[in-house]
Amino acid sequence: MWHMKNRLSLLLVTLMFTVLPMTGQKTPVGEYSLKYGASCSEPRQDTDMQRFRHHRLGAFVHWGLYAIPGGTWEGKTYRGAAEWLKSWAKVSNEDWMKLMAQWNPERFDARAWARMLKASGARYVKITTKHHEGFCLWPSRLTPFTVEHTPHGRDVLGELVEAVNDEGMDVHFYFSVMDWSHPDYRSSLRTSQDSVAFARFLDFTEGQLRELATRYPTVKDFWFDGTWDASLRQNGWWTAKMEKMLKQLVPGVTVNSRLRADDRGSRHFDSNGRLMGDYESGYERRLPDPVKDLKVTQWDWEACMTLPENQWGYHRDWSLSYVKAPHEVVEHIVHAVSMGGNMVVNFGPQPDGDFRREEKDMVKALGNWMKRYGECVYGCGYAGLRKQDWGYYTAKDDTLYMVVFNRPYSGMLNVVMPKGQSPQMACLLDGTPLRIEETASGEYHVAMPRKDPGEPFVIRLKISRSGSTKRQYREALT
Ligand code: H76
Repeated sequence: MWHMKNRLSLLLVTLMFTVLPMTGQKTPVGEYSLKYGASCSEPRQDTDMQRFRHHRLGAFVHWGLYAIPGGTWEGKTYRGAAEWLKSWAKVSNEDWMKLMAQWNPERFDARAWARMLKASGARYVKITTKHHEGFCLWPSRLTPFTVEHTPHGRDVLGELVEAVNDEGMDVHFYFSVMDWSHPDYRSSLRTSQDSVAFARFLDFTEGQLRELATRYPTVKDFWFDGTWDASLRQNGWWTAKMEKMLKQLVPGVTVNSRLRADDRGSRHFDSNGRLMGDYESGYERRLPDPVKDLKVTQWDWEACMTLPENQWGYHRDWSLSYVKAPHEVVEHIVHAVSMGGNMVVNFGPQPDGDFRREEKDMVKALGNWMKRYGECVYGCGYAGLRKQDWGYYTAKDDTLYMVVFNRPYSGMLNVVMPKGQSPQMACLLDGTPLRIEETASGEYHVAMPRKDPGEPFVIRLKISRSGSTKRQYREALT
């Protein structure tokens, strides 16, 4: 009897600890039970996340040894991305790191950089602490391949962090896990020796991340890259551990989805379809389709783009590529905001520490536009309305913005309203009123301003019903 009772309680205890947690509330039926999946299922609403979201426009800076050859190796120019030159030209690590002897950016002035990037309208700066090549912009103690061991010798990252913060902008760190300079890096784990080496590599990388988080505690975000290899996908636990570690070391920090893989190797979104990290970061040099991809409005996301087709680091010859005009860049920014995302525009400084003419001009043009029309970008998001032929809607609280890129010949901009609502007032951002007309079919038109602004411009709309515009429009859609 005693025996039986004991057995029964043993069975109960076993049940409690094994079966119940698996069928409990945590893992709904039909879902995978994951140890390293998403850490929360709703978008973060704390002040740091709101700040990230509110900024909407950031600047990316890709700077490393690759700026020195600028796309040309031994007389041959490669059209591919300049920061990948080591790979295109099959340069050995030893030869590549000889470039360190030429790292002497005499015109590098962190304060001038910060001022310039701020003038673009960007509210934060994402800096490549280490790209795939492995060269560190900070004096890492864990590798010889750093700024410290160059003729310049200065802590470029530290100077930038201070200068960017002093200009009132946030600093985000780009960090490539894939590291071509490290002997223990493996893209796949074929043998047990590979696994042992890669384990050492993960320890090394953890050490570098600890360095960055502790040396530069004002960092607001870690943006991981170079995380696609099978070796890392098989070590999803490590990506979860790094997310946790960084959040402990830097309270409030945000981490992009690209770092993460779950227990089953699923990236960005876990095997149950939940976003990992704090925001989705897969839109690189492309944007979600404004009609088909409305799902992105449900989570935070950030896209990034280059000025040429695909050059992040400095490439000497931009004539090999199409280069975007300022108004196209503005359209990409607005497109992202209209779907609830952030946009980061990339700059690839020269090896001497200055910026190329085209980038300086772009900064001026963007900055001028943002100064005049930034109201429809900062703090704005998805309005719950589809993209129109004339451009995009964005929204902030009860204000709706029409960002007009394509002027209709008629001069009349069609305004689509959810049932029961009407535009009460339309004006330019300086307050100039615009005429609203109701058509026979119950549609509304807003008249173009008498003087064509000759550039993408913004109309502010007040609508009839009170309450949250965003919510109302969302309701109207479903
Ligand atoms: C592929 C790739 C990398 N991801 C972009 C953000 C650049 O850093 C590019 O080299």
